[in-house]
Amino acid sequence: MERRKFFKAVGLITAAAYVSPIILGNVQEQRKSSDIEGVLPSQFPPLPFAYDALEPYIDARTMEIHYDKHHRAYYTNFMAAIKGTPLEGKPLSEIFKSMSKQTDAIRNNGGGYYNHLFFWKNLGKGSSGPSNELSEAITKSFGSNEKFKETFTNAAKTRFGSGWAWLYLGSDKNLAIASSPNQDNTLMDLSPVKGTPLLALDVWEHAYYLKYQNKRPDYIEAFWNVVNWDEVNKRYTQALKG
Ligand code: MN3
Repeated sequence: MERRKFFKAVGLITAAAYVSPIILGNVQEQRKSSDIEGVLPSQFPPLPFAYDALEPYIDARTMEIHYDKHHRAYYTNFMAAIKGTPLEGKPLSEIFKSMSKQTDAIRNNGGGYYNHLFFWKNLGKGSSGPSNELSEAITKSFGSNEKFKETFTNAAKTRFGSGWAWLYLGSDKNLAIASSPNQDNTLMDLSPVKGTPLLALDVWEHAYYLKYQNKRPDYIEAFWNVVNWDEVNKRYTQALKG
């Protein structure tokens, strides 16, 4: 949400004209910490773009079903699964840290809710590519941008059955690539690889089957046209600080 809309949304539009940059900074900080890893919204969050925004790489019908049926179901089922438990009201980041102790319903639906929210944000047209900072890190970790793409593509291609491919920042502050089964992610304590996710790709068949059928590699190739690098760059900068 852009700043102006945000102030409007919280009823601070008048006050906004008078706040100092320092206070504004604090508000921005609060927004960041209540971002997708933070407090769960009481309503299913909107898709940040139109269904047809990623055409022809990801078709409108797939986006509609993926968001409005699959993602919505993860959200609804997750909220139902934590209702009345000590997890209700806790930030997702905290729930993920104790995922090994939770039920399958919480693991699958909590992961499904978060992963899709993350995925939508890292999709979009028109971004220019990795920042200088991220490019340097990519070269350091993978040798070149081409090698990075190849490694990520392979992780996505070779994930057997349903799952996700991830670029993430490990605790050693190095970039790494992995895939996860089902709706697991690198924030969960039960994940064999852990770190802060920076870029995700959904390789469940529901993400591509209508347009690409069994041709997962074609879908993965198309994905590179709709990576929102602005978001990935932002996440990288934040993760380095975190
Ligand atoms: Mn999906």
